[in-house]
Amino acid sequence: MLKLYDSPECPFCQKTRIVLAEKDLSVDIVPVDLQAGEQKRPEFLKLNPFGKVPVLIDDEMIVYDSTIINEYLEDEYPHPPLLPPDSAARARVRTFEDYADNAFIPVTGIIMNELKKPEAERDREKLANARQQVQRMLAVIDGSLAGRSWLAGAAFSLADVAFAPRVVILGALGVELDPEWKNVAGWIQRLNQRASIHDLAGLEAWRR
Ligand SMILES: N[C@@H](CCC(=O)N[C@@H](CS)C(=O)NCC(=O)O)C(=O)O
Repeated sequence: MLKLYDSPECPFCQKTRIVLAEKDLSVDIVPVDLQAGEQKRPEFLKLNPFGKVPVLIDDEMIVYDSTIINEYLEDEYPHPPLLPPDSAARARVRTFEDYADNAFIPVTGIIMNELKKPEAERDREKLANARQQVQRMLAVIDGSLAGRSWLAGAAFSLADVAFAPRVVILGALGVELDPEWKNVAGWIQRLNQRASIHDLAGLEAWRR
């Protein structure tokens, strides 16, 4: 039985839950209260010395970091595949996942943190800058999607998974889509049609 140490709103936990759902794997979810600091308790640090969720337990195996967990799930449970067969396309997937983890998710996180504050306390300049940065990234993604249904090509992959948790709530984040980004608009629609993303827990407050 798989066990996932999880926090519902964490986009990295959401990445892993999308993969578990895509592969139709049952998982025992163990909620970790980040506000209460449960991730820094000695018993949790034995699982992940960095004190972060998600952590996956597969029998005796402990895996942490969403990217490594998702690759582990792909290796261990290869069907349906979420990585393309050839190395060039796999490198493309990993590059996009890295872009999502280190650029897209952090900037959308800035917007979410500001929006959680009462309106009068929000840093308007920070919010506007972050929204602009997201728009610049979306323009790049729109170009990358030209002639493709998904970031890696014809098949949904770990690259799409990495962006999904934040891309499907852009409306609630106040990020406007340029009407010229037809590829991005179609991609978001296709993402939302997948049950793994449509039913993803932790996004309720941001769904429109
Ligand atoms: N690179 C890690 C990042 C995980 C991460 O940042 N998790 C956050 C929640 S979204 C966390 O556990 N933060 C708690 C802390 O840093 O104390 C991954 O992909 O799994």
